[in-house]
Amino acid sequence: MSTRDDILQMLLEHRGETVSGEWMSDQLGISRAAVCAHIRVLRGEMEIQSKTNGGYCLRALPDILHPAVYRTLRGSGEIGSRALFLPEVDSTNAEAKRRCIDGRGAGLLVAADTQSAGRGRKGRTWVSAPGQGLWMSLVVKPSIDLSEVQKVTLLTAAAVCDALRQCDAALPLQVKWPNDILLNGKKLCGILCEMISDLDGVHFVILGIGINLHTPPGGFAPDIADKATALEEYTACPGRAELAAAISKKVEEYLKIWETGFAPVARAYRQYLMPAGTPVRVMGYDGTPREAVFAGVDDDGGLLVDTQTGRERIISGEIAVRGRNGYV
Ligand code: BTX
Repeated sequence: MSTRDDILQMLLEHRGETVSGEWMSDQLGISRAAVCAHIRVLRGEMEIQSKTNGGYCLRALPDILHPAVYRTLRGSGEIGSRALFLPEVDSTNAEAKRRCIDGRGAGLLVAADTQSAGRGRKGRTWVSAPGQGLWMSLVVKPSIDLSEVQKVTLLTAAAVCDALRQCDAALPLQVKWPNDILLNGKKLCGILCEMISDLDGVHFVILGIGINLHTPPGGFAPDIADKATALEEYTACPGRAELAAAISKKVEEYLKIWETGFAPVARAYRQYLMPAGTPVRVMGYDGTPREAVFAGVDDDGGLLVDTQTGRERIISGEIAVRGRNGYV
């Protein structure tokens, strides 16, 4: 970390409070003038107030993918320990995959201001307007069998919901099994987990996360306007670096927990699920819809639904729930 990062860290650790310039210069063994010079540079990127007693106060974090803010808030840990912030990329998942080719991808975070070919499941498009959301991918290397890969999506959803709740504990989030996070029945976040595997097993899993933070100027594109929502419509948005750091930490925490069993992760995921008894439409992988009633998610991440022929356990596929404007 550079001296400027150290100053930023002190301000971040005392966010909203006044930090004395003299104290910082003592801590870092540099002159007051040097502290002032670093603060001047930091002010180009974020709002730091000067106080009459010679102190500084960082009030709000910048809503940019700021590497030093990310590094400082992420702290130590493996997941997201290497971060790549790009102004534009085709897809952060695609970029993360490209960077796994030499076998050294574990722990990498790729985030971008915009994606020109953001992707959803089954070749669908994920709209990723510049600066309007957090478009990120984390590379993890869990010691799991191929049959368990679908659980990673659930783990990611629980981690993202927890991180969003840290920003606003009252946020009415709901997870739509397996991979969507809804706010008031509209899609706030999509998750696309992809893996790099071969006959020897799973080498990497890439957790692709797209969160709409702001409504694009002029609104969402017509094809998603009735089903998409943005965090700012409900609460004050965190900075993107702050949110990315919180998600990385949560993913790491849940991966650790999973080492001794998936049930606690499933429990964390379940707290965000829709109530049992909610009518849903189940789409098999061939896309054929069937009406069913949501009954829960078991400790292994399997979806339980009641259909005309009895209870079924589904491990892959999708469901749709009725939102404010039809099925989402
Ligand atoms: P999904 O297949 O469940 O959802 C895709 C569908 O969601 C689209 O067909 C469209 O109807 C709708 N949609 C598209 N863009 C948005 C949006 N911004 N907000 C709400 N609804 C939208 C969900 O797939 C998985 C998405 C993962 C996106 C992340 S972003 C970072 C990473 N990189 C990448 O290319 N994908 C992931």
